[in-house]
Amino acid sequence: MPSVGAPILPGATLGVMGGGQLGRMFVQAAQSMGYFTVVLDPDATSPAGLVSHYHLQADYGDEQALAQLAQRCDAITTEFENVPAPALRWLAQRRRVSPPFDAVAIAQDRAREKAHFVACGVPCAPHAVIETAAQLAAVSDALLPGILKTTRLGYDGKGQVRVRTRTELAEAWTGLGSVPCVLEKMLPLKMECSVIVARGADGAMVHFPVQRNLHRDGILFVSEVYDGNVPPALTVSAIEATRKIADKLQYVGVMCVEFFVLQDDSLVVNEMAPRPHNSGHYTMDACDLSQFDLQLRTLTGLPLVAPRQHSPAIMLNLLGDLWFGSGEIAVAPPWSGLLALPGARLHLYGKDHPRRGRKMGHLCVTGASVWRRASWWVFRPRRSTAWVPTRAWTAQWRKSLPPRAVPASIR
Ligand code: AIR
Repeated sequence: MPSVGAPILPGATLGVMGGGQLGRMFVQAAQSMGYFTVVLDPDATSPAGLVSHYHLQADYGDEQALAQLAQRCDAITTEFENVPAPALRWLAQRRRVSPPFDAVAIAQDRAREKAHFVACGVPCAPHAVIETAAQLAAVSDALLPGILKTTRLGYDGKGQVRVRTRTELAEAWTGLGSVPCVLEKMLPLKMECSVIVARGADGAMVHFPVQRNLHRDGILFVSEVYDGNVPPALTVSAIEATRKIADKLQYVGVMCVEFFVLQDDSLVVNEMAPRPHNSGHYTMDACDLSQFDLQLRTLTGLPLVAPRQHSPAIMLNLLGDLWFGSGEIAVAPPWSGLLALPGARLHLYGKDHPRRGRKMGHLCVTGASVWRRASWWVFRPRRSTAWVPTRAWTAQWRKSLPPRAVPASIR
């Protein structure tokens, strides 16, 4: 095992646990620096497996595959917090692994994650852990209406149910299989934002600008990053809180922390992701170093340089819904409409099964003059789509659009 201080240089082989789009973009960043890559993922056509030098097609807990990964790689990272923490621990006994498995284990469990936020002195939403019928019965009415979330294995709105009454809460808990859950009080949100930091093994930390995010049905839809997207005082508090959260974990790697901004302008932490994040995809096109470049640097021990945003950006997620404009047969959207827009960059993840709500790609728009046209192309209501924007959503979206004249200065 290399010592923490010795950088792992280009030409070495890096492994990724998980083969989704986040792994794919990491693999592409690593390959562009001259590293070789191995992806471990059970899916024969996983987005990262398809572009990696090697693909070990196996379950994340498969001992033989883990042994092969350790044998082939000089260092290993992960792209999906649902990868079992014990597998990461096993790998960490043999190779350099980041993020650390204990940080991943905390992020995998909403109850432990909330306890970590509290320990860091960062406010989070009032909540209660529900593991037993007795805890369900003891829940305070003050937490309703709320959102019931499974403590484990949830992402992109999966494993979450909104509940207004005690009856709905009981039904939702049964519907989720009576597994351990956290009930969070629904809060009056003004906006959502997130912060991405990269922390090295020596404790040095750099961060990206604060992203302002808009969700649709629990899935990130738009991230906007330009001067003035979030009030400056909140920007400072969000970055400070994220640094505390990463420091207390002795974290190594890229981490994203998501926040709610309440109507009274207070900041409340929502959740953390021990990996690059969807809200940071704009960094590939709008910054001199992307979140995947920094994942690579923290993993290999290469110098951590503060990233600089050179263009204001809007990132729009391209969900599987776009493939189902008219009926149930998936048809690729007419990309030429988007590709004709100057300053719009299309990223597709090579997923062969579009599904409604599935992240198929994203669009990064750095040309301010085409923001509205690009947003409308992605967002416009299509006949026979399952999701039709409500008036309130449309109003929120319009309000969230940046002004046509974008301030020249970028943080
Ligand atoms: N991911 C990880 N946590 C949240 C998200 N969205 C990414 C990872 C994972 C992929 O989404 O890259 O591998 C899974 O996507 P899907 O569409 O197969 O569910």
